[in-house]
Amino acid sequence: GHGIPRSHPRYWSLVLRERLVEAMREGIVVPQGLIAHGRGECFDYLIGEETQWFAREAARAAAALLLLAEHPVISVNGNAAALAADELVRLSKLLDAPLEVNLFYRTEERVRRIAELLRRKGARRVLGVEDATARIPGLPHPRGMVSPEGILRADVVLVALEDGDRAEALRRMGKRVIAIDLNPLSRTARMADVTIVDNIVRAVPLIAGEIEKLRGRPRSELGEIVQGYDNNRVLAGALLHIRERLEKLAREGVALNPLGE
Ligand code: PTJ
Repeated sequence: GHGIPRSHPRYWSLVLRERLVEAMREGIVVPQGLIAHGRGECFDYLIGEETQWFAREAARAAAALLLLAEHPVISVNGNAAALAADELVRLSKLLDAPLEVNLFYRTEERVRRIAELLRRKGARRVLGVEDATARIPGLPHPRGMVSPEGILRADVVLVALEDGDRAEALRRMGKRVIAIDLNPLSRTARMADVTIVDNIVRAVPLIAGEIEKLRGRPRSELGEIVQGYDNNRVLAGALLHIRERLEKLAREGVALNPLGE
């Protein structure tokens, strides 16, 4: 156990930190992943640590895109595995889509550990381990190594906490990119076709829920959801939400204000 008292006002935030630190000790998360999470936490604080309308709207479009996809692939890195392995495995089963371990700081040892974790959680198909023999054009080796059965031939790729350069390279390959990223200003967030500005621990179940709602709907209706979706509007919504929330707090008094209530 992590020994964090449930009564602590920042209990969940501390639990996620412990999970990441533990996963770093196990060789699943890189030290840089802790820094990346800190940046994410800051944006989570600003949006109110709750799923907002812009994330719901993006998750619905993401679900429609994933259901329409011929070869959807869920990309998994160290942070994603540490924070949301169960949820990612569940999503991959719902979609019958493979998980692919795809790392920014790639080592074969860490790839194997992450794949093992996913399999332990019940994953059926984990790509990117022995089969990462293809390359994403324009990305340096080993950053661009992907599976020919997975990301290389995917038409829709779900990425979480992704580096902007790699998101851009996927777009250049003609893929539709769905990003989970708490920072609406990140290059990944701005580059993706659909950006879910929410914490990965909330975003993955959110997408799964939307898939359950939309599954069985005619393709034409799913197509309309995708057509009607505007990522620029959603990102603007996230920025305006932060601004309005801060303005309200500033007006009503920040000191000892129960944030978000
Ligand atoms: O495991 P690897 O080798 O693939 O490396 C993973 C990291 C995360 C270290 C690597 O992809 C990286 O450096 O990512 P960046 O460029 O720091 O981008 C991470 C983005 O995710 C930032 O925009 C953060 O705001 C965002 N983020 C961090 N924590 C969360 C998050 N988004 C959603 N949920 C989080 N918990």
